[in-house]
Amino acid sequence: MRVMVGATLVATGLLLSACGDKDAQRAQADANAVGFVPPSVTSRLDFGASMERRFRTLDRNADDRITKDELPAPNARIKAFDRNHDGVITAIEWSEGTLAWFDRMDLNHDGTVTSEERAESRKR
Ligand SMILES: [Ca+2]
Ligand SMILES: [Ca+2]
Repeated sequence: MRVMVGATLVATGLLLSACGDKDAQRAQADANAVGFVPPSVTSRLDFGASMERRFRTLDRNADDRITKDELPAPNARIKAFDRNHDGVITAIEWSEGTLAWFDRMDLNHDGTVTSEERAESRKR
């Protein structure tokens, strides 16, 4: 009898954990459906570093300038970085532009941008 109970408990445990997996999968599917992005915090330093990498990727001929033909698609935000409107975005224009963009997202000016701040700035 004790063996039976034990086996039942094990079976129940297996069933429960299987359900747990399913619930987690469903939660993930629901999250994907609404475009949920897990909360994140980005520091100004990390943001700057990742934007620097982005610049290097876009600047295909590595001349420290992003020219029109190097832009992936017409992009108003990137165009706005071109402060002297010569159609070219220099490394300096890029880093000033991206950091100014970061500072606009950093609503409470603590040097980090949370996913909430990012979402809020997207609404504006
Ligand atoms: Ca270039
Ligand atoms: Ca320029």
